[in-house]
Amino acid sequence: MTALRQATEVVDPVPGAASPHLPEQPDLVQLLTPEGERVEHPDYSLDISDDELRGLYRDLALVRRWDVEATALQRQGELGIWASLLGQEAAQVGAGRALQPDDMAFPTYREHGVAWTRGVDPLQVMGLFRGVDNGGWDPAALGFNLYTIVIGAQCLHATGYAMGVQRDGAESAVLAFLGDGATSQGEVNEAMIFAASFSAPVVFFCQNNQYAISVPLERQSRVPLFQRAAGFGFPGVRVDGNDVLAVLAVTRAALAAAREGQGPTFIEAFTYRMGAHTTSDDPTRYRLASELEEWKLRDPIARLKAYLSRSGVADAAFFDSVEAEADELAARIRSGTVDMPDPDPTVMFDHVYAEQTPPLAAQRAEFVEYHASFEGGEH
Ligand SMILES: Cc1ncc(C[n+]2csc(CCOP(=O)(O)OP(=O)(O)O)c2C)c(N)n1
Ligand SMILES: [Mg+2]
Repeated sequence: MTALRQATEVVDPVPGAASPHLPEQPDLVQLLTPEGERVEHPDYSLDISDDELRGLYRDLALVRRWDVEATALQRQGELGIWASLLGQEAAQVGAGRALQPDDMAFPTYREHGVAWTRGVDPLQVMGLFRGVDNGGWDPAALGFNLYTIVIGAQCLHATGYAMGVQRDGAESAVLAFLGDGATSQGEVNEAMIFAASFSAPVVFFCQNNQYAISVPLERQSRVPLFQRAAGFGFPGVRVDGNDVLAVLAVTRAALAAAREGQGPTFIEAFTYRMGAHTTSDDPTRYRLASELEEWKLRDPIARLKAYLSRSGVADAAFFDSVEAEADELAARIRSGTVDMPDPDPTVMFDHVYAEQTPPLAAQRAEFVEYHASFEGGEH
């Protein structure tokens, strides 16, 4: 009975592991404090020019603007759904900018910031969420796989791809994105075992945004997520996911190690999902407003802005120009989305298999007939 109780009782999380209130986190890699103060870390230095620093700010500001516009478009009925990255911009831009052109990234459904850094046109992502295509970009050309909704599946794809890279003798690395909830998924654990056993050049980049829809982190793990890596036999590191400089430094180092044949690393980017899980979710049902207020003080964009202003790397004219560029981007995203032509609905039958099968052909015929039954309907 006692043993059973112990096994089923939900224990308090390890300090610093699960609480978004960030008590003591001695293991957290940080190069920029929430107040925008530059600090050094014994294991991670960052060689970065002023131009690059301004570039990171521009990335953060533009992807946030895209995200806000997309959420508004969904509310106006122009998108079927949207998975917001609000609050996770630094984790995504830092990780994305750590990649080299020949590297390959495997996203979930939330990595718009990484898509941006790989050169995916935001409208291609919008088309997916509008339901007019299945993902319109070329994964091989951009080094950015299509979005994956099946939780954790992309970790297997990434590990398999990395094993291929290894066999080709190529000097590139693979970055697999996953969420905190995904760490409970079988595929993720299988992928990490394969990656460790074959020393595959893959880095697992976990955005711990504290929630898997409504399930908080303390229901996923009793140890800090980055510590799990030890059980698989490779390094795990926890980085402040709202600090773009630290994320860039840590991810660069992990990818370099992978390219040099040192095998995988697990990165836990400690962050917070400031919006809803998706536009279909209502977070006020399961979390307190005070929690969000606390995280707003650690806003990833505000802290970089504070640093750039204080250090003189950027001035008001720079911030104004980024603001103007964000306005233009938002307008382009809006008009480009509402103007997207509806596809012929029968197209969905064309890409199920390489060749049409008799059952599929029958379903297609039935679908065409059904559509024709509507007044004036062609399909
Ligand atoms: C295999 C599978 N199971 C369940 C779902 C439904 N689902 C969609 S998102 C999600 C939570 C994922 O949480 P996390 O991994 O923390 O990523 P986040 O959404 O927070 O970025 C679940 C359970 C799914 N898409 N795939
Ligand atoms: Mg999550």
